[in-house]
Amino acid sequence: MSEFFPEVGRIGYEGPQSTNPLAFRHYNPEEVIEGRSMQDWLRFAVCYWHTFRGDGTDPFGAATLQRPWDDGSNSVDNALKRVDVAFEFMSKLGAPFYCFHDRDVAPEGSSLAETNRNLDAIVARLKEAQNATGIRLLWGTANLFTNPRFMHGAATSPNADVFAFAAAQVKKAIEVTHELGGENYVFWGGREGYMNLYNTNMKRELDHLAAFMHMAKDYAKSIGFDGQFLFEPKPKEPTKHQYDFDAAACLNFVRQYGLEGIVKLNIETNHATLAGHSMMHELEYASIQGALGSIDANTGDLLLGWDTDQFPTDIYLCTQIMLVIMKQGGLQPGGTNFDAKVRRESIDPIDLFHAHIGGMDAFARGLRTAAAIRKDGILSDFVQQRYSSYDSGIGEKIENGSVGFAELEAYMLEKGDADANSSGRQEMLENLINRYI
Ligand code: XLS
Ligand code: NI
Ligand code: NI
Repeated sequence: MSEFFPEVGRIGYEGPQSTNPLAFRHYNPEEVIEGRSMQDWLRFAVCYWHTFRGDGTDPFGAATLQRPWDDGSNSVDNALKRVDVAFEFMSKLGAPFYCFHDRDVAPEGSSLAETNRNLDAIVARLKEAQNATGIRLLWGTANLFTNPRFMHGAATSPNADVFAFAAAQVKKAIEVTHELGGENYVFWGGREGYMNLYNTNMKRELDHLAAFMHMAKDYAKSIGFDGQFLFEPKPKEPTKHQYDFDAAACLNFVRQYGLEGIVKLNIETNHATLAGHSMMHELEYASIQGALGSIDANTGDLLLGWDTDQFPTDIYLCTQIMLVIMKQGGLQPGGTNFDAKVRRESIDPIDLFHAHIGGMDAFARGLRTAAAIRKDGILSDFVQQRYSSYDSGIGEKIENGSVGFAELEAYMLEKGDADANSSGRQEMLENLINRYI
């Protein structure tokens, strides 16, 4: 079999002193941290759309990333060849998982039936490649936003036929995800939102989205797919108002429409910052409600206002992410999907390796640093101590619900004033994090 990346061998761990740009300096898959291998903590996935379909197009410029293996056509043959490219890349990188949209892997035909046949042909090849390499599917999803039929949304389209088409497409996408042993299934809202309220019935759109999710749940159950469903929050782009704005909006929807325990969240850094949150905030908010399922690992550019989907290299960011993930005991069956693309000026196939190696090493450092901070214990002890007034006395009564306003008034009238506050010590704690980075 011919190689598509002949200049690259299997990427190995060489340790922090290595200067080899095609080696890991921090990601050592088998190394055990807090009783679990780095590979199992991180569960890295390569995303098919950016890595194997990204062509460098931007709103002002044409494709810059002409891949030597790509014949430029949208044919099934070209798509089959791309599977070989993808699995050679992922094997050499040592990524245990991948993720895809239905339309990333296989071309649309002239009818839904033809499109489904195309997808089946590619899925058969994906399955062979998975079996040959041991690489697994972290999650599948459906692209309900590129085709012009989805201009007004998919499940929230005012056109019932578009809702039906989206249902048929998601049915098939869940089937192929199941066929490939996918461990999760993602719903990113795509165009589920609106541009203008003058032409929008928000109530009906949200009700339709909920009906769609219940149908998806029922169908998955009927075919025995027990992968985790995940919503991926994003506040804007492509629509001005996305219904899945952030973790809070998604979880409100989940509760309002009876989807508790059915849908968790896939949190993406760039989406968090577009919503005006830090990634750590979004993760913590989801995690404390038992809803942090998986992450899309990338980063935005804070000087730009859109979803730049860059590879994460910031060790502070990765440390914060891993602090939350380790606190909840990991992400299984979720993982760390690199929803990130090389810049359109990074035109060589080898840049795909540099990008992923950098992201994996940054997360490995985040994992090590978070583990060291946890071992030290100062941070968790500090937080514990900061709330200790709730561990006994009046605080304990507040937490266990045995007092109300009247008792609290009597308590304070008797006492006269609250006990003095203590310092938040933010600067000391920031210094502590820096000590470990
Ligand atoms: C787009 C989203 C998308 C999802 C999968 O902004 O991040 O790529 O991850 O549909
Ligand atoms: Ni994104
Ligand atoms: Ni994403």
